[in-house]
Amino acid sequence: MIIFINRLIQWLLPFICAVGIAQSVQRKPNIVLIYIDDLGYGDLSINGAIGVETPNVDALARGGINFSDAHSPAATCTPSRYSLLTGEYAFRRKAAILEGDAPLIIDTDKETLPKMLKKAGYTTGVIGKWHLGLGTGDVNWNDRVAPGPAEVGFDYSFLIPATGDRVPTVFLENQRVYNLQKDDPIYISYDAIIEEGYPIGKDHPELLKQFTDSYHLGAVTNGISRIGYMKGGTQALWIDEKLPFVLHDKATDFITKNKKTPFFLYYSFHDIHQPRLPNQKFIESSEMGPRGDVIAQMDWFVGQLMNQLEEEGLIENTLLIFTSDNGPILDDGYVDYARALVGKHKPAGIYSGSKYSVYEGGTRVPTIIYWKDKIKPANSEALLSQVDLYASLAELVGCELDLNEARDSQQLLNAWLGKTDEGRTVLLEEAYTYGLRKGKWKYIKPKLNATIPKWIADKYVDPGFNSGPQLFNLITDPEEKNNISEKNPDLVNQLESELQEILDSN
Ligand code: NG6
Ligand code: CA
Repeated sequence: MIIFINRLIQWLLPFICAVGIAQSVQRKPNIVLIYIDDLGYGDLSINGAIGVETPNVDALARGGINFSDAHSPAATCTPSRYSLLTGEYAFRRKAAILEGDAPLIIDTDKETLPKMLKKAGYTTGVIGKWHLGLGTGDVNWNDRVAPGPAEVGFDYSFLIPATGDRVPTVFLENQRVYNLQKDDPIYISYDAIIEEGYPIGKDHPELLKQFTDSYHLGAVTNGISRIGYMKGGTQALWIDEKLPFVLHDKATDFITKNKKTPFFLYYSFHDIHQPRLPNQKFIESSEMGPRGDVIAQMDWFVGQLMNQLEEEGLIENTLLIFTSDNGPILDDGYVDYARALVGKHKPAGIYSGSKYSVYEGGTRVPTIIYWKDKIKPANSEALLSQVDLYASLAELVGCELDLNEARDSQQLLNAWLGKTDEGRTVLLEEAYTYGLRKGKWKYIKPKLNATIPKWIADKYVDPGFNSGPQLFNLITDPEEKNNISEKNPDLVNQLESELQEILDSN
C-alpha cells in the first residue's frame, strides 16, 4: 500500500507543482544564484577584507542575511557544483576536478535543482562556468555538445565549458560553440599536442602576458597558456579581459526575456579564478594586484545586476543567493603576485586552510541571501551547506521531493531566510579527506599514505596531511590550531564512526 501511495505521489508530483503555479504565478519569486569562483570568506570588505572594497556585495549583506558558517559542499569546484545541483554529496559520484574534455558527470535521468524548479513553473538558465563535464566522451565541438545543461534541466545555457585555464577557451551557447566559423573547426586534446594547433606556452614564453607554472603550459590563446591543447575556432576564442562583460550581457538578456515568468538564473562567475586578467576598467582598483582587482570587478558586476533587477521592477520579487564554490587560493598556477601582494589581507578570514583544504577555510565561504523587504537584515551563525539549497528551495516554491531525490539535502528554508539560527546538526566537509562538524567539534578523518597529486603536494598541502586524526573545538579554537584528538579518544571514535556511516550510506 505504502509503495503504491509513493508511486502515486511520484507520478502526480509534476502536476502537484504545476497546480501550485497556476494558483500562485505572481507569488513565486525569481531565484538568482550568483556563484563566485574561489572567493574566500575574508575577501569581502564586510567580512574584513583589507586592500579591496566590495561596496555592492556589502550592501546585499547589510540588507539581507550575512552567514558566517555556511559552506560550499566541497573545497573544489566540480564536487561543490555537483552537490549544489543534485542535492547529493559529491563522494557518491566520486566527483573531482574535471578536465575540459570530461563527460557530463550528472546522470541525465537524475532529478536536479533546475528540473525541480522547472516542474514548479520556472524558466531556468545557467550562465558562466560549468565544469561538470559535457557529452559522453570524445566530444565533437563543431556540433551540438550533448548531454549538457539542457539534459539536466536548464532551458538556456551560455557556458565557459570547464575553467578559464582549460581548453577549449570558447563559450557554448545552448551547447554550440558561440561564434564558431564552419571553415575553422575546433579540436582539443588533453594528452597529445595537436599538430598545427595553437602554439604552446612551454615552447613560447615570449607569447605570454602572464607567466605560469609547469602545469599550465599548453595552448596559448589570448596570450595565456592553458591546460590542454587546442586547434581552430579562432573567431570563437574568448578574450579574458572582456569575459565578465559577455557573461553580464547574457545574464541581463536572460532576465529581460524571462521576466514575465518566474525564472531561476544560475549565474556562475569566472572571477576570481585564475587566470586573473581584470578588464582595464578595474586595473589597480585594489591594493592587491590582479587578485584584488578581480574581486573589485566581481563586485561591480554584482552591482550592475542589482541595478537591472531594480530597473525592471523585479527586485522585490527576486530571491538572491550570493556565494562561492570553494575557499580562496593565492597562487594557483599563474604568476599574478597574489601571494606577494596580499599584505595584511586574509582571504579566508581567521580560518585555516584554503581551496583544496579540509580546514574551515576550504569550505566556509561568503554567503548572503538578499530579498528586498521580505527578510529582516541580520547576521546568521547557522551551520549550512549549499547541498541544502535544493530541498530548501523546493519548500519555497512548494514542490515536494520524491523519496530518493536530493537525498543529502536538508530542508532548512527558515535558516536560509534568517528566521532561525538553527541549521544543520551535522555537516560533512569534502576535500582530499573528510571533515565532520558537529556542535562545537570539528573532526578530520586521517588519510594515511594518501597518493597526493604532485601539484597539490608541491604547494597546497595543509600541515597535518597524512597525519593521524584531528579534533578541534571551534568555539575556543576556530583557527584549528590545537589538535586535541589524543586527549579525547572516545569522542574521536564516535565522530569517526558517524562520519564513516555517512560515507558508507548508499
Ligand atoms: C587545478 C589547477 C588549478 C585550477 C583547479 C580548478 C593545476 C596545477 N591546477 O588542477 O589551476 O584550475 O584545478 O579549480 O593544474 S576549481 O576552482 O575549478 O576547482
Ligand atoms: Ca572554484
